[in-house]
Amino acid sequence: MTTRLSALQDWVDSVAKLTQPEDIHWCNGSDAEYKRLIRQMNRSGDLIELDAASYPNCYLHRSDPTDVARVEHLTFICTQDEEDAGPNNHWMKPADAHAKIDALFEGAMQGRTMYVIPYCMGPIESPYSRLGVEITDSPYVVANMKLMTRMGADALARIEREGTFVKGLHSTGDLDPDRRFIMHFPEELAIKSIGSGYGGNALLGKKCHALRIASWQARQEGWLAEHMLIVGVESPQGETHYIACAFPSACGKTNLAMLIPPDSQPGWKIWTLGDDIAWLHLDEGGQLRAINPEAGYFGVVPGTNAKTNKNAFDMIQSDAIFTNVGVTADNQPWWEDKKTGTPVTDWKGDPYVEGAGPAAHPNSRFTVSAKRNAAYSELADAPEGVPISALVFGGRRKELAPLVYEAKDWKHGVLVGAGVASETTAAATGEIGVVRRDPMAMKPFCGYNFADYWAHWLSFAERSDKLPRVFHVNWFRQDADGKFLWPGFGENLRVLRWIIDRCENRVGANETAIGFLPTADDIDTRDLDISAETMAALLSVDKDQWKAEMASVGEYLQSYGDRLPSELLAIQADVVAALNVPD
Ligand code: OXD
Ligand code: MN
Repeated sequence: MTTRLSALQDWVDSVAKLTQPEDIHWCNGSDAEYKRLIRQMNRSGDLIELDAASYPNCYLHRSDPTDVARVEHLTFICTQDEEDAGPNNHWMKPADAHAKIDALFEGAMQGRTMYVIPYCMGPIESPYSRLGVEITDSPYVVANMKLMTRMGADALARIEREGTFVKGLHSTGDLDPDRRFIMHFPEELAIKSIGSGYGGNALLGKKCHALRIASWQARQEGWLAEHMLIVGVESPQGETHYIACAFPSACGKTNLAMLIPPDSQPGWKIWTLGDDIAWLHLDEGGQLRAINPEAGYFGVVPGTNAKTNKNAFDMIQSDAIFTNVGVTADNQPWWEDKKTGTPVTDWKGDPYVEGAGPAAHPNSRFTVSAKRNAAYSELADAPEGVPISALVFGGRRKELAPLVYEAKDWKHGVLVGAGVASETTAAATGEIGVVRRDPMAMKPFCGYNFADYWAHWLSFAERSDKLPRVFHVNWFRQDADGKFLWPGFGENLRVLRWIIDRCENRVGANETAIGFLPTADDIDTRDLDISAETMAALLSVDKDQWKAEMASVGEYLQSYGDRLPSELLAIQADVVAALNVPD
């Protein structure tokens, strides 16, 4: 296979000249091609087949131990003007970035096959979808792209029809962390990534394209590319609301997207549309609609069990790729909190020694097609996407943020999103558990200056009077002994129900300085072992803490200087003033 699109053929030729692969394979996306690659990686040792009786078609990949997470300090947005990338990104001048990374690509694919992967982010027929081509020398990347995206012949046909596509060049290089870079060139719709095989650095359709480049395109074209799950919540009466939620990496998006209603909530159903990324467009009637650009999940494995996320637990029982988990004596994958089995080998392939570190890496992952999920919504393939009733922001905060509150209006919701802060997790290299600002959960993913991004968000208020309501949740509030106050997981449906009732004007709220909060009675706590005091703590607003928080949000916003929309600061000042009104 080659292509009749000269822009694509010329680019592939020039990459081959630079990287000097042994051969070139154009991926058609067929199941036979996937099986062939799996067999080949099995032979080469890139993949280890897991027990075929209990985990049919499941494989384990062990990455280089220095290559287990996203590398934010090596990720760059390369725009002509540094201000366009903003203080939220590492920046390099495009010419310098190309020179630096092209030198590393020189001859990088010698002795290897170069794979050309045409892909479509979003349903093939959707006007909201966007196209890309990833060139890589990693068969592991090809197999993961097959599970995560709509890739192959159909995508190529649309690319040839439309002529526009994001160019993504990837090589695992020599995996030397000193020769590892993830560069984005939004003005050229291009990505270059070398030295890592880890998902977020190497599966270029995901974070690099669907968030960093797409957020740039979205601003130009009037839509939003967000780090959000999309979930459908169906009531016993058959009414379904779609909600999109932005939480930072490894803060439970996959679990919420696949929530199993507890027995105390009979008749409720959950439908998963996506677990990581949402592209949001206003339709002609001003309704915000969402598509999930992805077609599979690249989820965090540890903690997944039949209680925390039965749908995920079941769906990774076959046809999945595991990366960096442990293995049991009978060759089953094993991870912390799996609740069954005992590991004998750890994620590095060494004998597992209890107490000497985890068996599975804390950021070990599963890759699986979205269709394997029992709660999969067929509407994930709908070209027109789904109408969004509510947007929800959240973070991992021990204190301060109540269980749930609603923003006063869209523009205040932008401030709520801009103020998101969360403890860092193992999804990125660096210190874990430190609270940092992660606006809209997009800190590592916004491909341009946050100040311009917030202005873009604010502009939606002028474009539609039917925008969804905006909320903030915090499942992670703890007491003084470090015990979680809220049970989380399936019980989070109780909070989603309040959110839906608010959207339908079926329930009142306490108006506070930070927004609208439920009264303790408004959240259904039937059959839940939770005291009135705990509920009161979960729904409290500590004014002194909030004054300090809003001052810190104000300082953070001001660090964006002149480009910051003054309207956002005015909204922050209104909240400060409301907090200063005596009770
Ligand atoms: C992810 C991440 O893998 O956010 O989704 O790091
Ligand atoms: Mn993510």
